[in-house]
Amino acid sequence: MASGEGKKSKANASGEGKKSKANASGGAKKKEVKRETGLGLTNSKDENFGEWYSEVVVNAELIEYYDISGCYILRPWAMSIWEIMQVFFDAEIKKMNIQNCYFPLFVSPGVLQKEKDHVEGFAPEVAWVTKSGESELEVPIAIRPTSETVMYPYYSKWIRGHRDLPLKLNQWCNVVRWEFSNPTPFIRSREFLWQEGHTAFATKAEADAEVLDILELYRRIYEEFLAIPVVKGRKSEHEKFAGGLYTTSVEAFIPNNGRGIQGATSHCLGQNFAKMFEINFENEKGEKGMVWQNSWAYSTRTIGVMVMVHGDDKGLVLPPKVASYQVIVIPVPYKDADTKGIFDACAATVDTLSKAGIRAKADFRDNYSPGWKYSHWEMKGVPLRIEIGPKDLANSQVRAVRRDNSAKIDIPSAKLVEQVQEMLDNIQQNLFDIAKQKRDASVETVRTWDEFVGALSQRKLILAPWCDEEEVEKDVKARTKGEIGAAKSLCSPFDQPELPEGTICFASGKPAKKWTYWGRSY
Ligand code: 87F
Repeated sequence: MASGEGKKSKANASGEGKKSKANASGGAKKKEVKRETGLGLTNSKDENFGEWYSEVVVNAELIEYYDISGCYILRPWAMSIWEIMQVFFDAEIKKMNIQNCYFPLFVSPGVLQKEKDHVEGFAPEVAWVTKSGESELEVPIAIRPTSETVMYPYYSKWIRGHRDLPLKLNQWCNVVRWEFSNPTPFIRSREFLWQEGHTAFATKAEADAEVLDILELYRRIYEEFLAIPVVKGRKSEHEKFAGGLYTTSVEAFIPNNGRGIQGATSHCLGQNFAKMFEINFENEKGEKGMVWQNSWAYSTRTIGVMVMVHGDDKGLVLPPKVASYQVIVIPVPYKDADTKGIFDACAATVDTLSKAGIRAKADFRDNYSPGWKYSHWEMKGVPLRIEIGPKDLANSQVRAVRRDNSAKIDIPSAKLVEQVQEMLDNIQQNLFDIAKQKRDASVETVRTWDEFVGALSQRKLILAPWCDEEEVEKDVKARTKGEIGAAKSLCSPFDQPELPEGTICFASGKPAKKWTYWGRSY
């Protein structure tokens, strides 16, 4: 590798590339790498997962490291994935009569600290603005880490009677949490993009139902779009959002390092915030009541989970449903071939696919060889490559090559749309199936502490019968503390296996109340 670039991709295991170290020059060193030689990954997914990940996100042009640790530039290739999920989710919540809004980025200190349970524990992560120019602000201003305290004073103002309910708002925005443990692009960054939904109802039943409706949308984002299997379930008392009543989540799993990862959360807040912020209403009978609230979010973390689950040693692997280019068309002209004919066939192929609603693009750049382009688009994870050379032109066909399994087939031009669509559907399904096989193969059901410790050391996703006591969970954490992090409960799946009478808790020996997933997690 030529200067500059090579260093950057040798990121350390914490996921923090060299480039991210503060760099007085602004971190925007010019790339000098020779494109022809700088394409491959130097780390393999199986041997060096953390470094592989840091390298993929940069080489696939999802991320550029920035000169502030924990902050990353989301390049168009990442943003387009985010936007595709956003289009889906935004339409779905609108069907549920949830409306978009936008509240300010800044939070006044009084309001931020109003809800003690809520901010307690999170306080060190709140970033503050203390100056404007050279002068100290009279009152420092916090930057939103989440918007409960920003929004709920206005819920109190806007909600008067039962006719003002339900109030269902969502905002697409950025939030800042000044994390101190090893930042990782998409997965743990100090600023990230998300949607946060905040709803208020007259009854608990309505709130309960919405919690699950939203959780189902999160499952669909992971399973139908990102081709990642998730478990839907409920968080333990210890792991739930402390300000709320109960927390549900979708949990994904990264087989390569055996870590669970919370994919998205949907909380029922109960009436805690209503009490604090005096969000009251008068019902039909003229009686006073407090609203029931929910909040829910998914973030750009989704993209990181996708990279980790599907990527390989050639780079990113994009599920077709989130790929901004589902098909990349590459002309393969030989010296004496009919170059114009080949280029026209490529343009016609893109045109036909685009008209059929398939996201296709031709790479006509004349300063790169076809071989270089193959590697480039493989690195960027485009699901299907179409090559058109002299032989294809003569036979009125195109050659299609799958990113997920390298399978090649010749498609007669007359059947282009039909067969490309079929291949894309197939790739989407295959990615999900393989991810599910790997996830399922990592699940281990245990019944005793010894089995638990054994499974943990083998990086398993552990399903164990549990007494559901907070003290016991704290004890599990304490007893598994080590260099690579303690085990914690991930969720109790809604889909519970049978729990025969007399089953005991793996950690306390007391009667078990439920099956719960455990593991190390992000
Ligand atoms: C960091 C600093 C201050 C998480 C924080 O999950 C406050 C917080 O409240 C904080 N980190 N949280 C919990 C966020 C809860 C909730 N907010 C709305 C969600 C979904 C969207």
